[in-house]
Amino acid sequence: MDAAAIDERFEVAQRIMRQAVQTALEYHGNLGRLTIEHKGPQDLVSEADRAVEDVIKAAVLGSFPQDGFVGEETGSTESDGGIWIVDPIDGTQDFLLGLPTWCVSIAFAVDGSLAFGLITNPVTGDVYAARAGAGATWNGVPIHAATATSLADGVTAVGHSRHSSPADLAVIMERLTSAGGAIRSIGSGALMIVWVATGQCIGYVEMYINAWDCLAAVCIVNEAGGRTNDFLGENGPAGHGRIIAGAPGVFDQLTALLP
Ligand code: LIP
Repeated sequence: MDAAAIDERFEVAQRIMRQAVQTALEYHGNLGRLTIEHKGPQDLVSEADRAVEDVIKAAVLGSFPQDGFVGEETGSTESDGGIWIVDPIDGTQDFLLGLPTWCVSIAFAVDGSLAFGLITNPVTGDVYAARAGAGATWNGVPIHAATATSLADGVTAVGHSRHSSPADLAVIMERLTSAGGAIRSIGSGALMIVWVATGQCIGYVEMYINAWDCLAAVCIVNEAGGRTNDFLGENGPAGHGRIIAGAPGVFDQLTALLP
C-alpha cells in the first residue's frame, strides 16, 4: 500500500473518530439505561461498546471493503493489505462508572508496521494522533516523550486486569516503589500509554493487554520519541501480551520491573 493510500485512510479515520465519539457520548449521557453484560469477572461490555464498534466498522469497511478489521467486540477479518485495529471504548469499566477516563482507539497497520494511531477521550475532547514518520500530536500540537533518566524522575502508570497475576503486579509495584517511582492507574491502558507520548508519565507497564487496547497508543508513543516493545511484531494485530512504553532514558529500567 502506498503512502497516499495510507494518508487517505488517516483522513477518513479522523472523520470516523468524530462519529464514534458522538455515539459514545450519547450512551455516556444515559448510563442508567444501558444493558451491561459480564464477559468475565471485572470484564464488562455494554451495548455502548457494540454500538460504537458498529459505527466504526461500517464506516471503515464502507470506505475500504478490501481492508482487514480487528475489533474488540466483533472479532477479526484478515486481509493481505492493511488492517484496522479498533477498541470502541477502552476503559469500559470507567465508562460505565461515569468516570472521564476512557477513550476510542483506532490503529492501522500495513505489512506488520503501524501506519497511524488515533485516540480520542470523548469527555475531555483530547485528540492524540500519529502518522508513522510524521510525528505525534495532542490536539494538533507536536508532543514528545519525557527526558527522564531514572524511574525516580516522574510518574509511571501501571495496568492490571484479571488476565495477569496478583503476584506479578506485586513484584512490579515493589520494584517500582523501591526505585523511587510514583504509581498511577486508571481503567484505560490506551490513555495511560498515550500519557507517555505527552511526557506526562515517564512509563507504562502491564503484563497482559490486548492489541486493540494498545496499538494506536504504541504508534503515538514511538512517533513522540518514546520507546515501546514491538507489540505488533510479538503478538500480531489480534493478540495479547506484555506492554512496556517509556521515555527512552528509562525504557530499560521499565523492562526490568516486569517479572
Ligand atoms: C482494558 C484495558 C486495560 C486492561 C484491561 C482491559 P477495555 O480495556 O485498557 O488497560 O488492563 O485488561 O483490556 O476492556 O476497557 O477495553
